[in-house]
Amino acid sequence: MISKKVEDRLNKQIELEGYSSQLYLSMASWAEKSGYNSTAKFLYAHAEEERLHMLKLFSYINDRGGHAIVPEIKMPPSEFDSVYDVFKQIYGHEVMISGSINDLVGVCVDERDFTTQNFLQWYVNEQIEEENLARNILDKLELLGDDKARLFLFERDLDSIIMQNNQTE
Ligand code: OFO
Repeated sequence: MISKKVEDRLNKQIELEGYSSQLYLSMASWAEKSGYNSTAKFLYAHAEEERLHMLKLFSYINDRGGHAIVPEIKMPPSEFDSVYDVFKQIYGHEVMISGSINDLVGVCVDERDFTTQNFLQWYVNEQIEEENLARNILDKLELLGDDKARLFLFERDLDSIIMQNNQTE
């Protein structure tokens, strides 16, 4: 059984993961209509991953005697300045999500809920990967500069990142 405090905080995390999914979806749509097809493919796939992060929390809360609540989710931005802007926002967003997961782990420690703390370890590790991936992509984009023609090379690189990700999952 989880405490009300842990349940509420897990429900808050559901909202954040749901927002992550919507944010990636919105970015995917912008990339698709802007002609960045590989970027769009990467972002659509990531929107699905975020939905799975959210669903994993639903099962956990309900299995532990709580009640997972479907949250109201605020509208994400729909316009972006560039592909660089998209990944810069992603990096900032993932750093914020990591902070939220860490706070949540802190709440579990305070409540002496070591089962939930253990469950959350998966999210702690996932956030290391998410931040690294966004940081690596940003580094690539910084090297390429603003040159639109070079974004073609970036898109090709992204295709291989997608393939590598699929192989490791
Ligand atoms: Fe759910 O990891 Fe990104 O936000």
